Amino acid sequence: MKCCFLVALLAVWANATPAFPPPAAATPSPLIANVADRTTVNLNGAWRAIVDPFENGKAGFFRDEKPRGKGDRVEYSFDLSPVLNVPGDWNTQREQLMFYEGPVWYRREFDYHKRANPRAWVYFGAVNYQSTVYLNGEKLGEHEGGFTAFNLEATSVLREGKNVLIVEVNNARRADAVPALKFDWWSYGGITRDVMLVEVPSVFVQDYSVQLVPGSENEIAGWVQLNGTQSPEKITLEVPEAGVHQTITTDGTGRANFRFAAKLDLWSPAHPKLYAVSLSSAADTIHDQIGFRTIEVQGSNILLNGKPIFLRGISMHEEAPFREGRAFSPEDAQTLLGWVKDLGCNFVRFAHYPHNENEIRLADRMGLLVWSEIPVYWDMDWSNPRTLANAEAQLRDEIARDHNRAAVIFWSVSNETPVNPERLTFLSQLAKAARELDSTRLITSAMNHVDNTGPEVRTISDPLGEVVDVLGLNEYLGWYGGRPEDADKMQWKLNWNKPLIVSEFGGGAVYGRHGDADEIWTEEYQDNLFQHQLGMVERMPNLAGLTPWVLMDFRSPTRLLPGVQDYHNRKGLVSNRGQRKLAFYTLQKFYKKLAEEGK
Ligand code: GCB
Repeated sequence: MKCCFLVALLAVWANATPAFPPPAAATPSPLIANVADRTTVNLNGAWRAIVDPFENGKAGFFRDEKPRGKGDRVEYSFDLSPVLNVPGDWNTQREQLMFYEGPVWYRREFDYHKRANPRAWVYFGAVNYQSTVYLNGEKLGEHEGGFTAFNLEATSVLREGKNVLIVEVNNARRADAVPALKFDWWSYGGITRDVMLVEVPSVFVQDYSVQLVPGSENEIAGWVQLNGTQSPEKITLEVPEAGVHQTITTDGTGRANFRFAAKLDLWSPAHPKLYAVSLSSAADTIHDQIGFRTIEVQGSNILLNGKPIFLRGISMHEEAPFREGRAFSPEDAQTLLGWVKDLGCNFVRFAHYPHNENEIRLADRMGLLVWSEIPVYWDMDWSNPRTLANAEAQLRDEIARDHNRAAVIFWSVSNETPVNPERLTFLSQLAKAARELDSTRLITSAMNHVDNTGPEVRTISDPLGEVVDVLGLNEYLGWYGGRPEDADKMQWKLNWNKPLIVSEFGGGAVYGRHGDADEIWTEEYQDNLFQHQLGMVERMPNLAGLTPWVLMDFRSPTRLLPGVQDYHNRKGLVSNRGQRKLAFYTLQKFYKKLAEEGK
């Protein structure tokens, strides 16, 4: 009887359990900041990989078994499986995997010899989308979200000598995931960014924030968080070039807050000054390069270091130039941001998910302001608390990694989401969370809901406008509706007196295809569209910047027209082979004019 009851109970539980239970136990611990300055063991390279469409591996691939004798049946083998390179997406490494969505098991063996630092963490720059990590047969944890870094402590599981790291990666789309089922980019699967073992002392500086007080140009405020102690410890914060030498004491949670005056040379696109900053506890020191600048909103203006700035930007995906696939290297970042600079930009929108840390670091050095966003995109499972928790976790991880970068001025909570009450509650919660995590930056969103308030009048009226600091507008006049010339007469209104960024406009063109300005897919059509759009945006009220769509052509499963798209969104100003289309030069000329006018 008891047993039947148990069986019935289990059946009810099984029915109530969704196909992909969320990672509840063993979630990663808070992110270790600035791993580039840590002692690390590089775990990139060739990993053995088993493509496992039916999820056989759930039965125990993490054990990495081998037959013990002639008669032993083991129906998988990492040793005999081909390799995939890490970092890298699997789609562009093997032709059969281009359209693959599902689980792949990765294995990396490495030798480890305990060194001075007693604690070690496995750190992943990003794994798309869901991952479960095992070390030497023990589960270290799980992570969901394809573009955020995470780390799992490995200290007690690491062995002297040979170690086996196994990761199950699954990029299957789900209605309750972030992003959900439909999005206009390739769902590149795999371990797409660097993997390393990060070694730290028992008590170490896990994270810190060293920023100007909002609105002040000569006062620094922030905090430092130690990991591994509940006793007070002294921390020394130094910015030698600015003569800063401060000592603070942590509390029983390892945290210390600080605020002090400093005389600083401010960071700006024209002068991307970075200071060497160090934080030292009894056993640990971390060094960083930090720029100091303020960013605020005043009426319809965005103020950088107290002065209005016009954001001459472009949107971009993290797609590799020349070779396709997910971009990951510093060279990729250099090429892409080099084109952004050539366009005359002082601003770039990293769409539609957090980009690689090396891109943000480069933006810091090059003097490019950054719009950073999480993949809350199109329609999602707005009423599902697990979806909200997932989006919040991605936002938290994005902010955790980049909150000391002067380049980043906006956290964007969403892109083109449909207007309904559940979505407003969801996005308001994200905006609130972002403000609590980081009070020094502005909140925005790319919205596309407008009211036709007259034959040639559009009003930006999405209620989300109330929530954000800066309004983002995606509009495709002349592409998804109307002709490019319609822009000439269009008038725009806003329901809020807040700065407006036209976060997208554009049209598709195949590089090298020429024709009349009214012939779709030609460079001339795209160029004509840009000319009319640029005329229109200049007349828009509260315009504080723009990030047209998009820097480079990119792969998308929703773009099917043979001979034209071939699974590519062709709205790039540059082709994926680096060729510049006519509209590139039109935008470049426009930005040059603005820069000459002092904008
Ligand atoms: C949008 C989306 C972007 C698409 C673009 C397009 O509004 O935000 O992700 O790729 O339009 O090309 O349609």
